[in-house]
Amino acid sequence: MADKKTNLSQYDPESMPSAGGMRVGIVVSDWNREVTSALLQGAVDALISCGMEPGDILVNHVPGSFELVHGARMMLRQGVDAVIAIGCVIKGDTPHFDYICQGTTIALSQLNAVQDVPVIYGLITTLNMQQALDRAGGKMGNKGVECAVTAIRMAALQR
Ligand code: DLZ
Repeated sequence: MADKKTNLSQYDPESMPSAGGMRVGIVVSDWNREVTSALLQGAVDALISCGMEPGDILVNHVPGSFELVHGARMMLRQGVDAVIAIGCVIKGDTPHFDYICQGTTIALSQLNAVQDVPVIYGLITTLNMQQALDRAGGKMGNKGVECAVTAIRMAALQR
């Protein structure tokens, strides 16, 4: 499994359940698109590497991270085995960052707790753009890959 201290997205393919026959929904925020598109690509690539058919990966875009929860709820109605919520919030000069991070995190957490389908947390919350890029295919790996691995493992557990 992943060495969390060095790279968020290292995983052992041999230890993964096959994703063949699974359907995963990905909700991705367009805010900080440079980061979120790299996270999305990482997630899609990892799902396919684990055996998922490209046609079984549903992607919905939402304007910002605050919309991820509603997007995830809509995705849950599509009959998927897991939902991945991808977003990137970068700290600015006002407390806005804290409200978006906290509101989105709590709501996604509540959704995950009450639904039968796992909701995977792919929200990056960083102090600056470099920290975000480091986690979107940079030196800290790709959080999208980590989310894909988690989604497959949780969906397999559910089955
Ligand atoms: C308004 C806002 C700000 C300031 N920063 C971010 C951000 O860093 N990342 C992000 O995903 N979204 C941001 N947003 C937009 C909010 O998430 C949301 O889309 C709007 O407040 C409209 O509900």
